[in-house]
Amino acid sequence: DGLASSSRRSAAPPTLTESNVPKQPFVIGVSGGTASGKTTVCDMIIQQLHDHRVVLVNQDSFYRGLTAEESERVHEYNFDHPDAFDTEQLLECVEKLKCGQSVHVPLYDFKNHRRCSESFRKVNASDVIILEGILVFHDSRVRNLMNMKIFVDTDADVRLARRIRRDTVERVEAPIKSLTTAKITVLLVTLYPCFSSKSGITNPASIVLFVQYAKFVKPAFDDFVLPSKKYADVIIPRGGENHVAIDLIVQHIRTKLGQHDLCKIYPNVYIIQSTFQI
Ligand code: UZR
Ligand code: MG
Repeated sequence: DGLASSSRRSAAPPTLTESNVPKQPFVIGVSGGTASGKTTVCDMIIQQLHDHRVVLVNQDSFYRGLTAEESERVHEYNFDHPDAFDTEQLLECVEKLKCGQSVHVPLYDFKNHRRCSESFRKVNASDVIILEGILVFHDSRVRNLMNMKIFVDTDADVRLARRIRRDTVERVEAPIKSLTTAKITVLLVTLYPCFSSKSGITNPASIVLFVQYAKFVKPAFDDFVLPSKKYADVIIPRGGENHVAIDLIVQHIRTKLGQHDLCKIYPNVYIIQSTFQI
């Protein structure tokens, strides 16, 4: 086969190597209901990919700031609806990152429900970009930028219990910290079939939390988050506790990081090049 291969060699196009091919980052979407363990899953993936440059972009950063009127009636504001996010800006950011450009991600102030107008977080181009949030699979344009879509699937009762703990014990001010596990259990029982003013819940912050959950968080999960599960490539039951699933995902990412740059950008050239390497 000497003649054939030497004539093939003389027609060889300039060789594309890892170093002269523009790299395209591997984009991973991580979705799932509130308090499903998305952040934990992302942290575990990032930890295991410590030898690669990985950046995490949270959909939360793209919450629109509330207007003065909306702020006054914040308890009527639906933070779980797709319209609560500036999806155009999110799309622009991920598109830029995918092209290898650095971006400025806005900073959102959860306490005041406002954009920190002056400050941004600079995110540099990387090997892997993880986009995390309850509704990252909602918009098809954002979805189409993803090379891999992961849905963290945790039971609703576990998520609610965690959300209560997070909003009361971890995230909120001192007075609400008095909520004990026993009280949380009572609150959980009273939530179903639905919240009632006769439930005996006296802490105003708890009432806000439960009304918000029943009025916005759960309906939006049913209407928008759960239907987007069908777009996932991988569904992780039990979230961050599922070490086997995380290991498998990381293995897949590692495999793809070794291949996808050439395949994605110059599919034909990649095939020719592998012929010449025989
Ligand atoms: P995760 N959220 C707030 O509580 N305050 C805000 O200013 C903006 C968002 C909540 C939002 C949603 N719902 O359920 C949750 N409310 O953040 C999503 N009410 O974040 O996926 O980490 O649970
Ligand atoms: Mg989160």
